[in-house]
Amino acid sequence: MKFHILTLFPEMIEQGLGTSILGRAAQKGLISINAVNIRDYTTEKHGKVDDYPYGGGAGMLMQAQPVYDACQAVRGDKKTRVLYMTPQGETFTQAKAQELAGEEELIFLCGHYEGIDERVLEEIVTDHLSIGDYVLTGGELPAMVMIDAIARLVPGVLHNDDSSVTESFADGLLEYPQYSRPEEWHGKKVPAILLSGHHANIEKWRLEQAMLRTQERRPDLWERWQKTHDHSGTLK
Ligand code: 9D3
Repeated sequence: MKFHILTLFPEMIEQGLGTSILGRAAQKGLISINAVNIRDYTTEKHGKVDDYPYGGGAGMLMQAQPVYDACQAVRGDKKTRVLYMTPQGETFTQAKAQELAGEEELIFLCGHYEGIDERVLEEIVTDHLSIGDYVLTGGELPAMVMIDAIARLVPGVLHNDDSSVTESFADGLLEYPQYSRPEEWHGKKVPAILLSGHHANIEKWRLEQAMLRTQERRPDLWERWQKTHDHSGTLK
């Protein structure tokens, strides 16, 4: 799967996505990361890409021309989806990650300054996306978050035969607590049931723990889960 990122800070993307699991996936040819510097496409002789907003107001806007030309350079005449990273977008979710993982190629547009001239957004943007209701300094971190969430769904990037890749969040409960050696640490013992070898009881305990944890930490998810499952955890 190909990820193109249109940005004024391509090094940030390369640094953030070039290492660890996604770096290895790129080396294996399972994904590619193409960070494009919008400034390389300005026709302004001093490399300017921003200007004052008509009507006044704080700060500067990215101009239409370099954004459009950068997009055309990667898109050509393909109808690749263009995802605009904006606090005014729909909140990115696991369901959206799954939807986007079905595409061959995606273009992420990262704004800076106070935003981008509306006219170019009208022409190229297919999806307006946010990562949540808090204010960041630009769209680069949101693009990296979304690429990470999408790329791990590409077959082979993880051990994608494992259904846990797509499950857990999708099935609506938080995960149960986990323990490794030693059996006792700082005076805390591993729950005895996990050492019993009784797999049916262990599964029952894990479901109970997942339910308790969801009630305590994510009452919003708990409301939704209760409506779709009975007390044994079976789908209604
Ligand atoms: C002048 C009003 N500001 C909105 C509160 C303008 C503004 C602030 C911050 C415009 C852009 C930004 C930078 N943020 C992003 O580009 C961004 C973002 C975010 O800040 N939070 C969550 N998701 C995203 S996606 C892109």
